[in-house]
Amino acid sequence: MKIDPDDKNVSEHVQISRRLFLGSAAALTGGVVAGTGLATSLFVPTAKAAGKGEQSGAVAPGELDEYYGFWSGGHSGEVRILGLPSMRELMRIPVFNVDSATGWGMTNESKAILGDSSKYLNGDAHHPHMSMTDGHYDGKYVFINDKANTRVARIRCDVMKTDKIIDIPNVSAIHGLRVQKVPHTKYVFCNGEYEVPLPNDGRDLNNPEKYFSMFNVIDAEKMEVAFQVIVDGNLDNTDADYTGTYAASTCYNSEKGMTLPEMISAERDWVVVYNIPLIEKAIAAGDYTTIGDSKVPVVDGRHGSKLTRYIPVPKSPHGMNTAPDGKYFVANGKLSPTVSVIAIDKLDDLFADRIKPRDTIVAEPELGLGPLHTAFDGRGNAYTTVFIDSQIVKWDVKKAIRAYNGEKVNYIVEKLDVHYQPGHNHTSMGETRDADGKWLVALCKFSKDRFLKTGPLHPENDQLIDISGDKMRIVHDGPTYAEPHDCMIVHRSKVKTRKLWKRNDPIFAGTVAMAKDDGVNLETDNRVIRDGNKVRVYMTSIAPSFGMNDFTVKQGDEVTVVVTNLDMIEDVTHGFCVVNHGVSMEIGPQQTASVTFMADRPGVHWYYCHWFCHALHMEMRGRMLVEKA
Ligand code: RUQ
Ligand code: CUA
Repeated sequence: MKIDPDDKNVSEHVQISRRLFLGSAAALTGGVVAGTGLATSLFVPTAKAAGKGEQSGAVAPGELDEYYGFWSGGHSGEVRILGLPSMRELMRIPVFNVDSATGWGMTNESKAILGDSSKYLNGDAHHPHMSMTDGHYDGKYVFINDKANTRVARIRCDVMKTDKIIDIPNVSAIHGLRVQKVPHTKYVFCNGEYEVPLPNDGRDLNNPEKYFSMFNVIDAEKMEVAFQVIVDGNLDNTDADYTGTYAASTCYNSEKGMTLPEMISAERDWVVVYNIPLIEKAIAAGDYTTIGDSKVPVVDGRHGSKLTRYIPVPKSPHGMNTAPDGKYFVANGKLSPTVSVIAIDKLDDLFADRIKPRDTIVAEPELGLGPLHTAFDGRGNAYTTVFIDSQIVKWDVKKAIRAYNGEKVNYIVEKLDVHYQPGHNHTSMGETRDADGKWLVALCKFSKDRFLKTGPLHPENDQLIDISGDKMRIVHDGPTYAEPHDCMIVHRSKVKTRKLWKRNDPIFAGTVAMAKDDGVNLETDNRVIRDGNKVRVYMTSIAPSFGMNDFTVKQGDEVTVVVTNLDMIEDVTHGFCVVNHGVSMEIGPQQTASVTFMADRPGVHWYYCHWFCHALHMEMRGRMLVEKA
């Protein structure tokens, strides 16, 4: 999906005044307010840095943020967009959840995207990551995993909606997810965390030595699993390099334990490194199998394979992070106070068996208790969350390497208390070549005493930290609902969004095709089509009215209502909700959306617009008349 920046329907962080539209609409004409001629635009300056190391986190009312933050919503199943540095929540993108406002999980369009998995009402989203070209964010897609139901979703950044969701076969619980950075995001890499029999069809239930985890490689454009790699042990987090050759995953259960004491018994687990071009070659040569009903090529990447290498690291490692200079993979020790720094330029030698796995380790700095994730500022510093100590540890990567070589040098730059128990952290642009060293977000799992009490369940605390100066400085406490695992921070110049939907958008192409089959022109027609006991109701909407004041169906009909929003004004979204029928949906300007439900009770049932769109929004309603069977 290419977005044309010259298209006048693409936002350039210019404010088009909805207030003006509403003001003029208050003339209560009830008709179309012509075009965007009413809208004026003004550039709003970004929040200014107050000086080196003293960036202001404040963004005054009416000012725009400098960065987009994409936050995972954890077991809420969604993705959230925050503005940084204000930390204001700008939008929520329903992904693996069901959403009352937008109708995600209820509309026919969202159900088509959810596919078979629309039967699941929950999700557990962890790792949102934007597609890249040559190691720079390209503003096209955000990908995210669902640990709960073993799925991966793609969000289209031009409309900020989920456009693809796929089930990953043969594995259990997708956890770590990152994108290929170079030459571009051809692939999305993700880990199957839990070990299961292959195929998992009832065989080998109590035979853990026959359980496996797999590394999954998804074609980002097609959103199909391109191939899978069987590994020893399990898989946790992953990241990719800046050459397009290697990806690496942490494994915390090399023991293949089925109980906690078994899982943490070994002093070392490992990092698995995948050689992507070698795997592609093996598949092209037919050197793969398939599992069960799945047609996905599966290669064997267990110990002894030419396609992978296992680098032992201490102990039950968790996060995997690539330094923005492209030189290192950093595996975060979790049960070891250390992180292991792997030199990516030694991996060719490792795959050629010229060196031993541990020879790729160039530093193993001791940082504190419970290192989980590491972020980078592009100035040679790394920032590691230490969960148990509740700190961000800033350390100098070069000095850590010198210390590993025996020099007496202090690589710790600063330890900052955060509140409390941080999991992920993320720097502005820090997972790309453009790491700018301005902001760090620490995603703290516990907030304890930082906010007003909300009963036994507390919010988490996402803290914004100014890292532009010599000292780290917390500038904001951000309470968040369950459970942002991870986020990423993208400069606003990388993101271009549409103001209006395109009438030929693929998200509702299926509905447009259905209308065509019914001989209905969605932009002009308001018609009811009966097809046995299936009834399709096509209506338009222009603030403040639906194209139909009422329609009549029979008790027992399956009713599909298709609404096309003809408004041409940015920010004028309508809703469609039928009282006492459990359905509602969003219809953005120039969008078509549809929902199907049973007319199971005779009587008068009002439908109404639930998105405040006009001074006469309350009057934007109509009747569904259901005749007795
Ligand atoms: S994980 S707190 Cu799901 Cu990314 Cu590390
Ligand atoms: Cu349309 Cu409210």
